[in-house]
Amino acid sequence: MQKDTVVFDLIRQELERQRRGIELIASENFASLQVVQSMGNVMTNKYAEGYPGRRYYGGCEIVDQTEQLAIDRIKQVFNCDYANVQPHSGAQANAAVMLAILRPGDKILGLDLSMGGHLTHGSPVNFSGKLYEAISYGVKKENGLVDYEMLEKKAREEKPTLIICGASAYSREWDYARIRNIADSVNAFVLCDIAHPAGLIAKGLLDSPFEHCHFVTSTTHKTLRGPRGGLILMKKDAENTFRLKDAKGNTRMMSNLIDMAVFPGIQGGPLEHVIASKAIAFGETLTEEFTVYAKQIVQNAQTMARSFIDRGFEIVSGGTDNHLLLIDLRNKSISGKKAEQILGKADITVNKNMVPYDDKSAFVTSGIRVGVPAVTTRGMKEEHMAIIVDYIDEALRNADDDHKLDSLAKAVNGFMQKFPLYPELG
Ligand code: DSN
Repeated sequence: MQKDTVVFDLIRQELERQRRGIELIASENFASLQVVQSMGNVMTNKYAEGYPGRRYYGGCEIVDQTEQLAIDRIKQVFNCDYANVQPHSGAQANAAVMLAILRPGDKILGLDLSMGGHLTHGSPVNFSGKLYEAISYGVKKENGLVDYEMLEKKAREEKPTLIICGASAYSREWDYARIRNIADSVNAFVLCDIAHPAGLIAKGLLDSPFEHCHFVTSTTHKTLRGPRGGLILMKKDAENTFRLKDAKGNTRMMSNLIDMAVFPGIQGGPLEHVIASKAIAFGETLTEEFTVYAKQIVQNAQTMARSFIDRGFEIVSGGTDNHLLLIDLRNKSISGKKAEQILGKADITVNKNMVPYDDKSAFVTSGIRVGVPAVTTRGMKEEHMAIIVDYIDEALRNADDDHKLDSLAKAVNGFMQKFPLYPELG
């Protein structure tokens, strides 16, 4: 077969784009070269519907081993008792948990998308808001923190079957014990989506949800720095305490219901090549090197928050406990959409993001979300955060000066050369 130079050239261009710019999208990261390269492996050729030791296809004895390794390693990472590593994404992981425990029309209560929540936590444009009756809680206007009183009030009024915590654009710690108490008072399950802070929770830098939440879902490619994918985790108590009946009235273990919800519920053949790569990434998470990395993320994010505040930017909630900041640009008279475009011209990548109680649409927004996992992987430390904030400040102050933005891009490109990305690729 002839080499497809068109596509390989685009892949090369993407590598160069990743190398030259400052990557601040909070949900992105640079997986290690062994994680990236292991995704392009021959296990993509294998069908393995089912689970290790119980498949619907022959020839699974090798992929059984990689999948089991991935399961064992991620259980060790989070000190939990059950893992399903097959979800293709975080959205699939959430869909599977909901399929396992809800019936269409059941009520779910999650953080509103415009307040930092995720599409799969009940947005009307997502399956979660179409199949289930979604109710939302928010954050407090005065301080940007989760409004637990509102959560409790809505839970008592609506009696949801599932309460979802975790977020995509929330920079603060969660009170999992409080959420579990509320859930217990209305007999609801709790799903915690740790897609964003998983790598920090893995290293004990943020509270662990496992003691309080029945289900924990995650992506594997954000702070966890693995291949693109999802996973579902549980502590044993969730398996033992809650026994549900299946369609035939048989009592099933929760773990069994979750397994069946992933396959055959919402997915067919698992991506065993990606699961092999997940196993490698989870092995990396267990290292001391990853501990140092995770600590640096938090230090960088907090230093960056202070630098933004020093330059007159408003941070929702006033700072961060994790890897991201939500910046409210209303005092800078620029929309999130415009800021994203301007920063793009300077080779700085962020995403526009609604801020709590935003008066602009999701397409325009009043804010940007900024995260440090990727630049921390590039080797940046506290002293580099002020430099990045200076670039951002200068770009936004020269929003209509393309010449200035062009020279800023050159400065950014020069700066990034100090932090090589995949040098082995030449
Ligand atoms: N799209 C991801 C994010 O950027 O947070 C969440 O799925």
